[in-house]
Amino acid sequence: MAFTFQINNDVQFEHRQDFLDKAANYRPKLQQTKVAAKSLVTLEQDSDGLEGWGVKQVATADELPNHELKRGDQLILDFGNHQVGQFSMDIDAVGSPMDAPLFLKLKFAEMPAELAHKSEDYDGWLSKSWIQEESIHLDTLPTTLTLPRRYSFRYVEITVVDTSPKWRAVFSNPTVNAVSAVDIATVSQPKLADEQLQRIYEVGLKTLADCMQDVFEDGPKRDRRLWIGDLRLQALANYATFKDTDLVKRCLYLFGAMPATDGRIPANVFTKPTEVPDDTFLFDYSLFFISILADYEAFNSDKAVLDDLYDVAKKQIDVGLKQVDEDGKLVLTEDEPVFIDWSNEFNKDTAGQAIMIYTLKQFIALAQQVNDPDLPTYTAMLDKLVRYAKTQLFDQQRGLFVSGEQREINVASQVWMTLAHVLDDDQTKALMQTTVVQLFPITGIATPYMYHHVTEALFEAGLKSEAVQLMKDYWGKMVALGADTYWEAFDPSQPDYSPYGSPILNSYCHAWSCTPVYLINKYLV
Ligand code: RAM
Repeated sequence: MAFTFQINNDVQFEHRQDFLDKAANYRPKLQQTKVAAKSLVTLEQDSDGLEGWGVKQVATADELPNHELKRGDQLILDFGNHQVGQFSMDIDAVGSPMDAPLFLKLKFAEMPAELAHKSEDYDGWLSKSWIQEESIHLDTLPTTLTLPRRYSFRYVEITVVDTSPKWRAVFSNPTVNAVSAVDIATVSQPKLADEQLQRIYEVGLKTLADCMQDVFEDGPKRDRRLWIGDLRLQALANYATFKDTDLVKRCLYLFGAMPATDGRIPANVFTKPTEVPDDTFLFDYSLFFISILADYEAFNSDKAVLDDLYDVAKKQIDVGLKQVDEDGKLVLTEDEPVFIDWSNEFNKDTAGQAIMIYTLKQFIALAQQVNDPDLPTYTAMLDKLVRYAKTQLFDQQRGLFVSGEQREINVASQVWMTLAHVLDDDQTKALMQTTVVQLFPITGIATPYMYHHVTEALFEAGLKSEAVQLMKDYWGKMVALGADTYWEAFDPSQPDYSPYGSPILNSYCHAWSCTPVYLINKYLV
């Protein structure tokens, strides 16, 4: 079951104004910081960098005004770290009078490899409008150019398409007005003895901060909106770091305000120009509304929020449980696929069953808090789902869970069954030990989102050193390849992997990859 675009124009949505008002009350005031470019660089082949690309510093940014650019000239600014914000710079003309407009192209990149791809070559399934570039004509110089869009970048490639033979363009003061809902300086970071883990933590923290905007965005380059799957992990990472409960409440109320009329929470919502639910549904994402509420309550015991949103959570479990058959088997449909990971190379049925169990357990904890009289119905359903998993999906001989009609064995099934604690502690430890022996090194998993769950499953099973090793092999590998922030997709065996047909569309600061801050804080500090 693959996930691409869903178009569900016939789905009607609710619009609870009281919840939208609460979401508006928790809207953050974004912090703004002016950051100047650090240096001028050139794009260089670098076998250690992502896709074989890196940069070489050729001058400091102060030297920028010494460069006079004419037809076809190009330079690359390096801001020294990942930035999210509005870009501006001063531009002047030198030489004879300016007898023609300046025609400029600007391209913004989070990673050097993005600059090596030609935008014209992109032919993937997501819109090419996400490629961060502009073409601008300026009739009069000097001027200060301030671009209207917010960009997510470290590098800015400036190409002078043309001036005229009589004059040249000069640039100065390249600046970004960087924005975020939070300030990294306010977080007391753990002092880790292991330098590599310390760096893995720092990059995770920067990733989280740059994705915390008007909502918890999935990625400031793309899609720049609130997705449930990303929010769940961001909220956990946020409890370990910034502890910004208002932003979590804002996002919970946004989803709670706009379910479909059949109760299902959509996979993501837009907030501009106004609040709009997307007509996309993912089975696991709808259920994760429960997790986000349960995790929030575990962190903040907030009766008012629970009273408001309990019924929304209950609706998600009720809708999900309708897909459980008499034997306790979850039956997934093509209409509402389960996501798990971008990779479609493995069967996701058993991972889906485990997520049903995982979220039902969290729902039961909430139901106990509100003394829901229906509680026995849910505990009975839990028993049924767990019994099916243990008797039909767990292969005693192999010591692993199977998935789908072909009884496929894959990492995701073991991991989600571990996270759902379907087996007892000793059996869970044995399950993950067998997983490490038989299914590692991992293949065919494409996202930090799924790698997060693998790492957390190792920790939950008590395999601490294996978990740390995986964190180093995976997030540490991104750092080694030049990451300032972690990426949306990364398959170590094919570093140019993209779910979209070209890595030029990939987001290199993506919320669901920030979780080392949560994992390190929860299991290692
Ligand atoms: C991508 C988004 C988002 C993720 C979905 C499933 O389109 O970037 O982060 O949650 O996929």
